[in-house]
Amino acid sequence: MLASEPVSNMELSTSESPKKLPLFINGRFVDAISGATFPDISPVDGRVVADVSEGGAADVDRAVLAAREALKGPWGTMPANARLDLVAKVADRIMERFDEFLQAEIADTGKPLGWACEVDIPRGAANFRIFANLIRNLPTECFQTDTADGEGALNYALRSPLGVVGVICPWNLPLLLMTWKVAPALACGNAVIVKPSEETPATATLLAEVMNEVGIPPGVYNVVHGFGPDSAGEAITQHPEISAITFTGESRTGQAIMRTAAANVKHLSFELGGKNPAIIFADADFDAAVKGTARSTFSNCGQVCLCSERVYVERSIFDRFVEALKLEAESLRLGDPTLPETTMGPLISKGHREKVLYYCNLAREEGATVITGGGIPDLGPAFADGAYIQPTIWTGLPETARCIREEIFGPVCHIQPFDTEEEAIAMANDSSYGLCAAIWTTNLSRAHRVARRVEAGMVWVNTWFLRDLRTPFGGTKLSGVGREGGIHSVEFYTELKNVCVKL
Ligand code: NAD
Ligand code: 6OD
Repeated sequence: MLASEPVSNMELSTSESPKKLPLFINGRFVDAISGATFPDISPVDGRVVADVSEGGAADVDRAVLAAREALKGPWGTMPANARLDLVAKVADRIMERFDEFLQAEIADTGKPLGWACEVDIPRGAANFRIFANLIRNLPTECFQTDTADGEGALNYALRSPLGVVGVICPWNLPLLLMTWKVAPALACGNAVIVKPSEETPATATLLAEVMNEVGIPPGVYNVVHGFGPDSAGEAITQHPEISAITFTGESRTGQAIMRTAAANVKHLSFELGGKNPAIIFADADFDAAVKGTARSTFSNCGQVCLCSERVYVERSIFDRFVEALKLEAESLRLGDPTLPETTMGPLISKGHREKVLYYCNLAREEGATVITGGGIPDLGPAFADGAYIQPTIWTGLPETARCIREEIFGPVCHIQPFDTEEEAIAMANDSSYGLCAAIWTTNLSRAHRVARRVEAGMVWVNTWFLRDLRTPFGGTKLSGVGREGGIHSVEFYTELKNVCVKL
């Protein structure tokens, strides 16, 4: 289908009545075969913002069929440059519809306007732009090989798409993380079946409109809303004609997906949980370290997989640092995410708040001193049905405490003193996770030394979440399998075939 052909339109009104969020299969907005729907609830005030079509295995079948047709037809046969022009146009169109993406993301997540404007929506566009450029300029691997007859041989490696890729996403950075997978998958010539989080279905559906507008052929981008087990998510992981699963979410879910996907030996890319350390040395720029750690702990209400939940501070500055971070936490402005002055929104749901509050109680039982927070803020009747929580800081826990070892995924951190570099590294590495670390120091040698020894896929020095989309992104241990970003994404979304030509 071309961009000019009619598509059935979904409702994306901003009125008080809930929107309808259908599935998107073969370029059309359709209801789930079962007719089932589920509510999409705002974590700001508990309002139902959308009725979402609940897809299942039969809908995944339809989507896979459409994807395979697209790969046989218009998408699979399209010249690479034409394909990449379309991918780049997706970026432009997201920027043109910036405000709609912004509203949809804020309605689903309650994240503050400032963060969504700076991070989520521009990154949604940037993901398409960078992968269109990268693949347009990708060199072909080539070797000249000596042979006994002296004529030699030429080897070159052809890249082809994997086919149909299942994209299973979390709720914390919905557009950013979904497009971080969809963009390279499409740029490499694959077709995708996206399963957004049940908590945040809106921007994946809005992106479907964009796909039609720019002329991405039907069947290339499909969205099947639903849940995980016994629902759309599991159906994607089970489907024999889906070649690969790219998943971001909890480590435990990754384990379940790995088990299911084993039956068809699918390619897997996993970005999973974290329990990330921040290490602050006494020689650090104190104010920058405090501000940076406040950012790495409380951004997006602590719901970024890269957030620091374990903060290690050199003993000579420990008390001063705790006091300064407390002031930062207490200066956060909780409330209406659409107001520019709001710096912290709610957690994603009341269910998730129950989990974070469970850890707040557990921390007390485990012997924590609560420096600030630990409960539900009183923001008045407008937000009484929301999922707000106070930014929280603890000290005094033993390193064996569950609150130190388990991912909480809220605006919480524990601050622990250390005496030596060696001790800080040992504590940072004493974790079953290994996603990222932040190091704050002005000693250049120490920065490199510690960065090398910390067991993590990514280390930031004197900053946090500063991204260059060409760099490898991912974690070690329970934090993931493989790397995304730049050529690493291309490696995942393509199959390599070596051709050896005897000269
Ligand atoms: P989650 O694992 O609960 O859900 C993620 C997605 O998986 C959802 O779409 C869900 O419906 C689906 N799902 C659940 N069970 C499934 C199953 N058995 N089969 C197939 N699909 C299934 O994660 P979440 O709560 O949405 O997100 C928070 C988690 O994600 C945190 O642990 C966080 O650290 C992690 N995360 C990691 C990164 C990273 O880059 N490493 C980024 C963002 C979030
Ligand atoms: O910036 C990125 O590319 C990325 N994948 C961020 C993940 C954040 C986790 O919540």
